[in-house]
Amino acid sequence: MKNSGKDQVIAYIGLGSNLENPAEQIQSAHAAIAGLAGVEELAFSSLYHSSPMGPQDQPDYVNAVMAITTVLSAMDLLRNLQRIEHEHGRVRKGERWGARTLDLDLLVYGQQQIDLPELTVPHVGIAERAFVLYPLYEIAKELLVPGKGHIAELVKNCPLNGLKRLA
Ligand code: A4P
Ligand code: MG
Repeated sequence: MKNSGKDQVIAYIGLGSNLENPAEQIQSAHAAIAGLAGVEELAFSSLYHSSPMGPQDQPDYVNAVMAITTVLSAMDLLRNLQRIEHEHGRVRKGERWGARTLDLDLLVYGQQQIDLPELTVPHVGIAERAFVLYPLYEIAKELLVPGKGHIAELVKNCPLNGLKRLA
C-alpha cells in the first residue's frame, strides 16, 4: 500500500565536524535530519575520529554516516541539509576543505547518478575517503555505490588513514 503516492528512496548522508564540540554538532545534526518532513531514519553509524583531509592546520574531525528513506527529491534533500548546516553555525569562508562546525554531504541517493552544477551524486570523494567509507560500511554492508562498486571492495582498497571508531 502506498502512503503518500511518492516513491521512497534510500539515501546516505555523511556528517562531519571539527569545530565547537564536534560530537555534539553531529548528534544535533542527526536529530535535525531525523526530524525532517519526508525523511525516516534507517540507521546511524558510530562516531569516528579522523585526521583532517586538506589543510593540516585545523583540528581533527568527528565523522559519521546516516541512512534514511525519503520521499524528498535529491535537490530538496540537499537544500534541507544546507539549511541544517547553516543553523549549526556553518560559515563558508571560501577555503576549500577548511574547518567547519558542520558538513553534510549527500553520499548516495538510491541508485541514481546525478551530475548537476550544485549536486554530484554519488559524492565525488566517496571512494577515496576512509572517514566516509568505513562508517558507511558499518551500516550498509551490501551497498552498491553507483558507478564506483560494492562497498566491501571500496573499503578493502582504502587505507584507514588513522581513522578511529569512538566508544
Ligand atoms: N555539492 C555537490 N555535490 C554535493 C553532494 N553530493 N553533497 C555542492 C553535498 N554538497 C554537494 O560544498 C560545496 C558545494 O558542493 C555546495 O555548494 C553543494 O552545492 P561546501 O560544503 O560548501 O564546501 P566544502 O565542503 O568545503 O567543499 P567540498 O569539496 O564539498 O568538501 P567536502 O568533500 O565536503 O570535504 N577531513 C576529515 N577528516 N573529515 C571530513 O569530514 N571534510 C572536508 C570537506 C574536508 N576534510 C575533511 C572532512
Ligand atoms: Mg561538503
